[in-house]
Amino acid sequence: MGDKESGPQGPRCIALVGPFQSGKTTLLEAILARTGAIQRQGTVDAGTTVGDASKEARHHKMSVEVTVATTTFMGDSYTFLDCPGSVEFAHDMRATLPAIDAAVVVCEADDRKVAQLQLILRELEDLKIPRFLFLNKIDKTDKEVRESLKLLQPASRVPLLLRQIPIFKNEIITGFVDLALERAHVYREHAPSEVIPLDGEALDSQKDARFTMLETLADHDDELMEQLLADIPPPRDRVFDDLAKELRDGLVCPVLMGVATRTNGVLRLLKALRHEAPHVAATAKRLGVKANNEAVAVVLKTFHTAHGGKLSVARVLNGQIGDGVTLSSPAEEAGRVSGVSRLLGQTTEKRGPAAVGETVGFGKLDHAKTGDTLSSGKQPHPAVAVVKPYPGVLAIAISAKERKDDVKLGLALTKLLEEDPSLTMFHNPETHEMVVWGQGEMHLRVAAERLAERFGIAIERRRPTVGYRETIKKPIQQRGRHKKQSGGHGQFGDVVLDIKPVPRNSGFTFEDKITGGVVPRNYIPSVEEGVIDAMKHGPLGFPVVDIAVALVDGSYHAVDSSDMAFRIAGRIGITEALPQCQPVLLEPIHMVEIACPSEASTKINAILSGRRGQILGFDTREGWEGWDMVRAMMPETEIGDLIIEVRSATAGVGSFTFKFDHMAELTGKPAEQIVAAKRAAE
Ligand SMILES: Nc1nc2c(ncn2[C@@H]2O[C@H](COP(=O)(O)OP(=O)(O)OP(=O)(O)O)[C@@H](O)[C@H]2O)c(=O)[nH]1
Ligand SMILES: [Mg+2]
Repeated sequence: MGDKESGPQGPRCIALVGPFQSGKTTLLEAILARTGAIQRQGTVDAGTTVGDASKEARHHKMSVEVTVATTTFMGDSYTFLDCPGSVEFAHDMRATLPAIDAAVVVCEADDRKVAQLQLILRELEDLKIPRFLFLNKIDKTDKEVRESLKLLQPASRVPLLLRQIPIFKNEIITGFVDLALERAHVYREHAPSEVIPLDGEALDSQKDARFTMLETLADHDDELMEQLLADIPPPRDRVFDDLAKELRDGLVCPVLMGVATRTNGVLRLLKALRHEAPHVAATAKRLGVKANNEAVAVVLKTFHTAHGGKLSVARVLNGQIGDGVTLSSPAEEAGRVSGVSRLLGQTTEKRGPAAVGETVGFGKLDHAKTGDTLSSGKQPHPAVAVVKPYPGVLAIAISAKERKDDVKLGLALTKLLEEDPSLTMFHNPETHEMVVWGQGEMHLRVAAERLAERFGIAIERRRPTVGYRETIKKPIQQRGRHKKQSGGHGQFGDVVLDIKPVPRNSGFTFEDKITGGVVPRNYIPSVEEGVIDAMKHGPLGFPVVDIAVALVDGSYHAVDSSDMAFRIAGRIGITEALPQCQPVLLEPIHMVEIACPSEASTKINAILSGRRGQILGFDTREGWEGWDMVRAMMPETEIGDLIIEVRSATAGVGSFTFKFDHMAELTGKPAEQIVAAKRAAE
């Protein structure tokens, strides 16, 4: 595929992904230093990296959004997307994936991170994105490389193909042998490694490991298999061609290694990307981009910068896009490009039009959203990929500390949600709460910090109010009488109500059973209004549901009766009746589906039972070997922070969805506590 050693190869877009804290940001820093985009390699611990430059990232010493950085290597432009590893920020990673040429999956030989590695690899496998594993932190590992591979292999559906083996000196890793090139290198700190003679023990282990590599390649290349069986050394070019082809076809996942903090293994990784990663043409083909005259780009991230306004980071998959070009998504016109920039983390630099394959920031595309397929033609190009955010699992109710910031808060939230579609917001009309749903504690905390830092709004956070209701267990007949004589016009309304409980989820009915006009027809709607009014706040303090009310009798006064008087009479009737009807609290119950690795199922069951969950059963998760789906009915209040326990029981990979199912009675101490808390709050 035109992979000549020399000459430009065209712009690439590569995502750095991998489990939490595996060294992605450090690797990006090493790549930028090695390729001369930055003068000196910063560190995550000192808060000096290009990747984690935002206040929130520095504060938490972890990536909280994708960082985009373009550099040049051997005459070609490379844009690296340093993705957060935390599952709570996974949407930022997921949104970048469709348009990349290849992913570098940075990982460690750490059994606690294998489950998360598997999730990420699955995502790449499903999208058919070629991927390298970069085994990082090999300065720290006490494992043999073969042992490390054995540990990681279950995370990948295709064979992990070891491309390098380490060289040890006094139990310290000093370099590596490249199995394809059959060359030994010693590492030098922050400098390219040096080639050394390959002999002695290193040569022996090289032979073994190389043979294993070739055997794996030969599974998809009969001729190579024959050569191996006949003990004929295969030509080097053939090996390289196979490596590139099998990577691109997703048949193997090559494994390179290094120490990001010391820039070790970085050059080898860059060269592998240069020779083996697909080009934009292949990526466009994978996505079904129609190559005609129009320009096509995919938005992989949206930023609202403090000074520069909205910036849509997009990869150009066809044509070229410069200033003044009008772009549209299938849904609407996105806007006219105003400013094309090259990105290096938070630094942006204005530049000319972006060519096919480049990943740049476009200014002022007011209606472009992350994930949009934008095009310049008359007919918008169909969406090449759709990345749906996971539904939220944890919520907070937020409000501005000061009333004057209310409007500002609304605007800031809109921007925040545009930057991060895995946050959602809704307004609870009953409680007037602004509820923000996110992917976990840290996700929501960072959102709050951004509101404070970037938008200068002090906010208050609370647990969202649970939608308790109440109902009654006993019927009653009750008179409601309103009579007031205050000089001049008096007020008179008098009703008799039959009130009875109805089956759960039947709601509320009002029936007019007046005979003989004892309550004139025109006042009856007012009686109903009064009843509804009173039901908003039952004797326990919550809205009343599942009751039937019938107006059976009453009386009126020719002069003093009015709509208002009957409304008050209706209200009095209910307010006096309900406390005598054995009121009972109702709590919302949701149907929860938890996805978890099978070995965690027992723990999950225990968590659910501990939270008053009623387990309905569990099945194997369809299409997910080694995973289960546990289903349970759970009270809403117990779902509040369920995700925290689920993650801790599943090495971070468990997740759930939930849906309101029904209201259920809650009695005893828990109910008393809720009622007391409500009284105290009023
Ligand atoms: N010993 C050693 N430590 C490393 C290496 N690479 C990274 N680290 C350390 O590992 C920690 C995490 O590094 P990051 O680069 O922030 O990892 P990350 O994958 O970007 O983390 P998230 O984005 O939060 O998932 C930091 O303390 C780094 O200094 C390495 O090769 N060797
Ligand atoms: Mg990071």
